[in-house]
Amino acid sequence: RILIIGAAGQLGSELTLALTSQYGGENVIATDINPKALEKFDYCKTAVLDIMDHEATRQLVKNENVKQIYHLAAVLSATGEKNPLFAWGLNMDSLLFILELAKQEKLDKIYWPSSIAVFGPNTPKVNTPQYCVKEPNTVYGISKQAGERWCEYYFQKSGVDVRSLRYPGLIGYKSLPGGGTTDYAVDIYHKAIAGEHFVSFLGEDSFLPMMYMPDAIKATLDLMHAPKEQVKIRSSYNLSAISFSPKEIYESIKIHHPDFRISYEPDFRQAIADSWPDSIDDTSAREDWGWKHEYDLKKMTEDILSNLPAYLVNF
Ligand code: VAH
Repeated sequence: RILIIGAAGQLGSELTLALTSQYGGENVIATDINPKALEKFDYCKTAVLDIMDHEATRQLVKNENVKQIYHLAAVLSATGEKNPLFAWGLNMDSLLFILELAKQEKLDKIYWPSSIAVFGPNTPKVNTPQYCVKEPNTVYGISKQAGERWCEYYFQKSGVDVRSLRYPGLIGYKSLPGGGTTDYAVDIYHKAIAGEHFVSFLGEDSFLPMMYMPDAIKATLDLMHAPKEQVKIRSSYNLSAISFSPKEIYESIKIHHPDFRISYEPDFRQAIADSWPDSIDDTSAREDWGWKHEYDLKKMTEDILSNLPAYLVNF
């Protein structure tokens, strides 16, 4: 069976759907700390799980014959800055526990998301390479950088088949904006459809690497299905699709909503965005396991604007 930890989050909500259609609802267990958030998963098994409860997690893995874990629970960048020690504790303790559990229970595969947040202010900003200086200055970024080091360590020392991707900002319409610095790009679509004025918490020319959720799901499943010997990087793969600024995503929406208005009021999240790259070089992912993205900004905006209204009505 496949266990998804943090299934009700932005990535988990869509990855659970994809894994269920791939493996069947009987073989997927969606877990989250929030019981109410699990109600939408009426197509697979579910269980309330606090990843900080190691014994409960171990029991679930044993009782449900879990062989793969997608560990998605984490505190994101903006929220993490408001509660640094809690964010570090949850992000790091949970990963270390899962890696050790995978070693002890001889699990088949582990998936753990990293992020462009591992890069810092003195990382090359354009076409950021797979290997480069990484001095993240957010708790979230520090936890992702340390986590990558532990993933590679458990692979090299204990043969744990853990795989990871450095996601750019992920944009999807099936979950509400969360505590991410890139989540302005989720919220903007909701405001456009509601006919409201959008206030961007990042400046108009803040370019950031981004990706539409279907591409992120495809990359995750492509990586997890790749033969072991093709997964040459066991820290975490750079992954790239599109880069855009708040002005550019606004312009792509305005084509469909001519009356849509934006204004810019940068807040503390501007400094986080400024510490991250403008664009990413993901040659290694493309060469090692055939990654290529499908959605550009125009296609993403068309897809979200045509699906979000109905989605909001039904959920
Ligand atoms: C965040 N969405 O903003 C996440 C992501 C690259 C950004 O890690 O914290």
